[in-house]
Amino acid sequence: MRRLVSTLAALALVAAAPVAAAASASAHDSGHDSGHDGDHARSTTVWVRGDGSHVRLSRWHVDEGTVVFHESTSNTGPGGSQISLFRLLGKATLNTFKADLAHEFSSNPKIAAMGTRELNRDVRATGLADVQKGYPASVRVNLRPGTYYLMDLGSFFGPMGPSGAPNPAFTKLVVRDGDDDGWSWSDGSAWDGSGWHPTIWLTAADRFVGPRRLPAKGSVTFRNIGDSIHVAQFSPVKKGTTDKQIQAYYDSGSMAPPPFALNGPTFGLDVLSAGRSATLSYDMPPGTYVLQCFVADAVTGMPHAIMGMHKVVVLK
Ligand SMILES: [Cu+2]
Repeated sequence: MRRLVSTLAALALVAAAPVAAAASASAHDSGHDSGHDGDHARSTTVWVRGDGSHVRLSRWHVDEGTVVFHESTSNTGPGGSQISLFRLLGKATLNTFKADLAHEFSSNPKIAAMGTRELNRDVRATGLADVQKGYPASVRVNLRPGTYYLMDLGSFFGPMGPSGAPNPAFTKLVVRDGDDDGWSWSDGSAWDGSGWHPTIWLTAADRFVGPRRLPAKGSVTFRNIGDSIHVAQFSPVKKGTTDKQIQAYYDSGSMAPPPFALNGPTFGLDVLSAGRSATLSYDMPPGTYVLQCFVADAVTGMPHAIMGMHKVVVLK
């Protein structure tokens, strides 16, 4: 029981603050995307617009290689847009995937754990981003040829966390075979055309490993070197908050809002499969944030954050 209470608290933390911030931010919706990535000649740009439940793309096919997705949302709700980009593996179909997803969001930890194992087996996901209205973000990934799908679960995350089973609409993106090896040169590098930037590793111990200080406006590369899917969601917290305090809060099983939570926009990288990397570019208010993963543990079904996958960082 305590687990469930803590799960709800964890989800409340991610959904707690943003309503007011999202509303006040919508005023400068259009001026926010600086398009700073100074793309390499060989990267392809795709504009992605979510409304909380559907994804619209500026193009339906791209060549293999580096693709930069500029993502924004029209959803003023606290969930904004939470857009995933994935391809199906093995015998998985979209229906299989929907079933996996329903398991992942089950309130029964055993079923949630199964959902994570199924998603690890059935899909390879590379972001995209979790954004709120007024705070677009970009995700740079390397894509190999194949059929990909996008979905937006933003509306699924209400003020009280996820509600029921998700029933996402899918948007297809085809990645075509290019005639050169354009994709191979950039995957090992954190160079994105505008400079070097920090890397955060998502490890097999279900931890975030990397620098404590990150840019408030800039890029972070996430590398999943673990064996499970993860997400990396930033939520604002009070200055001076420690990971010890966050863990103590989760361990307490408290239903009260986290005492360290702050009002402000959240953002982050959506689902990243094991072995994948993605670079997230953003322009957010400076301050202290906690980076957290809410994927259900593949064994216990508990959200990784409660098991310790949180990291306090300062955006400057
Ligand atoms: Cu995780």
